[in-house]
Amino acid sequence: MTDALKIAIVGYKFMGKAHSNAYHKAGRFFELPIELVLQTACGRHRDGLAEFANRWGWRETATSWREVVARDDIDIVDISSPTDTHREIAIAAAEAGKHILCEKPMSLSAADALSMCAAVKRAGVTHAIGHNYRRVPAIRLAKQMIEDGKLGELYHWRGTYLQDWIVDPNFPLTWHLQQERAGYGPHGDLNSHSVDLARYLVGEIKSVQCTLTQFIDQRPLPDEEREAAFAAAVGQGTGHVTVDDASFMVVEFDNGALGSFEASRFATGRKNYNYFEIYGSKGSLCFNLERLNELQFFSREDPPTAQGFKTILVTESSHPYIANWWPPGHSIGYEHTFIHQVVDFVRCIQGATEMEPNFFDGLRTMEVLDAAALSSREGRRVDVPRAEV
Ligand code: SOE
Repeated sequence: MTDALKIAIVGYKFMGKAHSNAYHKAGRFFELPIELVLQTACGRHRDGLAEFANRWGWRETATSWREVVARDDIDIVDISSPTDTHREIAIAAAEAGKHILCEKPMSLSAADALSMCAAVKRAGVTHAIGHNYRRVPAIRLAKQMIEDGKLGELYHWRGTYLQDWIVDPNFPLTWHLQQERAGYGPHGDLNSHSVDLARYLVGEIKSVQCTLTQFIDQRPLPDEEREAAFAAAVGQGTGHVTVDDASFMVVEFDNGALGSFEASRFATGRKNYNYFEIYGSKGSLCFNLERLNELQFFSREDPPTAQGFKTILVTESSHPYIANWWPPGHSIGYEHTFIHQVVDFVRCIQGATEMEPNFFDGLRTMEVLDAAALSSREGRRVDVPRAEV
């Protein structure tokens, strides 16, 4: 066994930064059995890439991910590029025997996700999907409480994931708003997180009814140079938005629970409002990412006179991941979720145990999203298929 894992990252924007920070911090705050080497940063635009690599301590840069993924000295391929690139990179990386951490949403469609699953299964590599919110300590605690029976039988999932960053009609037509590059709008970007959490905490989703909608169908073309080629292809001035702007779903879970999901980029004033409630026969839980150190808990087992939602401050060393951070009450933040993700991913690689959420989880999520989109197009409830890998 080697004493270092060399990483190649594809993509260097928001997630490139979150992941790079996590690779640096993981072995400092947690006991990792192996050193992580930030070896190669890949991207299409030399200047931005060089600046990113310098700032975040990547040893070298490359503009061809294909060459990098095929190299013998790379152990981990981190896919932090736009969604339309995930399938090709993941399959090539799996075929080259690399462990893979792929950002969400996993792919443009469940069909693509299935081919990615087949590739990692054949290769026997460790694979992960970047649903980092599973690694918020308060959400891990929620999982433990549900498994310990504190909520009893589960009746409801009520999830909302609301943002407002494209409310301005002059916000440009970036790749996130193009179906061929992003797959979906908030239905994929945000609901993929919520569906992953609902599967994690409540269980598998068996049927879905959904309405996807669009509020603004034309937007100014982006003027950044990096988007120039794309702009030239679609014409001058403005272009069509080809993804949803909001998605509302109602689902039935295998265990009989009923769930609702709201995802929107038009919830004016909401920045990253990832909020959910779970109601059960014995108790309930509420979580809000904007207050991520807290978990709200109501228990019917409390004496009637003392019943009410209470706030658990999830900063005790007995809480998941917290023992490696600060003393009680010293909060953690968004970036810590990515650090926890790296720690668990590397431990899975070393221990050859299965990472969660992995590509098979990503496939299940994509199946729910695709079934929901079909439901919206056809105006009917749709059963969610479960492909065998
Ligand atoms: C933008 O909508 C975004 O950055 C998502 O892509 C992330 O997954 C989410 O965590 C925050 O919002």
